Amino acid sequence: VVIDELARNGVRLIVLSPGSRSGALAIAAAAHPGIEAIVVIDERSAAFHALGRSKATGAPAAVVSTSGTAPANWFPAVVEADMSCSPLVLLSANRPEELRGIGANQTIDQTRMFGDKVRAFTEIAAPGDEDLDAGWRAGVSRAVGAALGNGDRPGPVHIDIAFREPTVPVSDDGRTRADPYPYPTEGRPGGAPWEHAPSAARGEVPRLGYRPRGLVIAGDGAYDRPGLMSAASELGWPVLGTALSELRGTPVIDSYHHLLAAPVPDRLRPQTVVAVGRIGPSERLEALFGMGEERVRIDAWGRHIDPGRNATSTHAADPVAALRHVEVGDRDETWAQEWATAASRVRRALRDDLAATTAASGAGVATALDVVDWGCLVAASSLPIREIDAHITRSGPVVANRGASGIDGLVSTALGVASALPRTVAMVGDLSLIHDGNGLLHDGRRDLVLVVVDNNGGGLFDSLPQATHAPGYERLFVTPHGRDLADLARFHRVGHARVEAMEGLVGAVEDALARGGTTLVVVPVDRAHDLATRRRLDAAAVSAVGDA
Ligand SMILES: Cc1ncc(C[n+]2csc(CCOP(=O)(O)OP(=O)(O)O)c2C)c(N)n1
Repeated sequence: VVIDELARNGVRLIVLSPGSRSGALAIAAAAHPGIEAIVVIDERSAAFHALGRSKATGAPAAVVSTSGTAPANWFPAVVEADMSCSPLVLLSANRPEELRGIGANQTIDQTRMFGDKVRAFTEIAAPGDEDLDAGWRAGVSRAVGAALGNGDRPGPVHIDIAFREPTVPVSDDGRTRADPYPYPTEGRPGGAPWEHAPSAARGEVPRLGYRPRGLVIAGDGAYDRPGLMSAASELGWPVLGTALSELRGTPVIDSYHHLLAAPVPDRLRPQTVVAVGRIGPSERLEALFGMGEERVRIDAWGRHIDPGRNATSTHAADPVAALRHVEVGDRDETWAQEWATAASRVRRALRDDLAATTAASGAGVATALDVVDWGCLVAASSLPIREIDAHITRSGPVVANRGASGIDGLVSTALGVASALPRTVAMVGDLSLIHDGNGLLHDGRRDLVLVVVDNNGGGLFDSLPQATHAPGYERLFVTPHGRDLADLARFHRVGHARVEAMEGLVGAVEDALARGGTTLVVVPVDRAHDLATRRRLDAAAVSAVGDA
């Protein structure tokens, strides 16, 4: 009943981890024709796998685990799902009430174990003598509704389900058989869900003032992208599109990260800046936001976003409706053109510089990926998301775990994305890869190319103050591991290619996509050269802006 009700509410992928108490859920999920059931051994990876699917489709995906520490391993993915507003359904099996708190094996208090990180917590009682079908179905249906937002933010929900033995038709001692459940279990006619989730409600449309020199910084979240572009264009305001806005390529300004390395000249200084959703990873966008006289934050999910604590107003509203609501005054026709010119000069300078360098760098990898015909790009936290944000000009789905910016769970997130979107390519740091190596322990087929920037540790720290001020910097922060990632590929029986020269990268990724299955394409990168490249690109952008 529980699994069927999940399917009726739009769940198509259930990620199972092994265990006895959850056995009935696993058997039912594997048998349900409307569900893909995949087994992932490590529960932390399992939850990220489901999260990747949810991020790729916007539909809820589910995980099932046994009792005890098993569901506790979901916590990192729950945090990310909460922060990134991704619908995720967590189904933990548990002992029935009478076996809790008395020292029964593998039994912990699972009640509200994810605290306020979940949108809803529901307990489903073990089947007993009374008819519980409606209660089970209503509980599941309402929980999925809450995961989808129910008029508010989407996010994770937790359903804890009690099972009395026997958990399969025969009990542990092999003797007892359970009586058949005597009540009807059909659910609503026509395969309908038990309850229909109310549609999302939006706040009132704010009335923003008009100034000719306005900028829109498009971040993550739920809004109509083409609608935002046309509304901004009506106002004569350029749109700066972050990687997670998926708005890239002319007329979108996508070279802002290096462009903003220069002091912003007067001709590019905004009067109004409207930030839509969360606008990372480039911290330079926050500085640009701070330059506006009017600084507006709008989030369709109503998240409170104001990291600089400098917004002149914040709104829980549809950003497109808000921009359409602005009464246009006298436009400054040179304004958008100034931004477009600076942005395209910077883009050309970045491309020219990288074309003249043969040594591998993160920027070079991202630039090569701009040429690959990917269906979805997954970006690991740390440098990969920053390089993708700086260098990708193709628009298309981009997924990253930027809700909480963990480097964990990335392999599994990408595998979950690949379960729904063809030609998924992920750009990953070596630590991110190793951290979630267990994600490769699954029994599904996933076509995924993981392009690994192998700089032997965390290269991001080279740009942080620790690099020059912390004793023991290399060991304590960079954590060079010296592992050969080909060994990881061999252990997990996935494909492997090593690309030393940048000009071979596009071909290697295209080949791996054509072959199918999962492949690690490892690009060794020297950390010092990588840092020097980022600085050189900043300098190239500064002179490109200055020359205009
Ligand atoms: C779960 C988690 N642990 C630790 C961190 C802190 N952290 C941020 S970046 C980073 C290094 C990542 O290294 P790698 O994945 O190789 O990427 P690179 O920095 O080289 O781009 C670490 C450990 C984090 N963000 N998330």
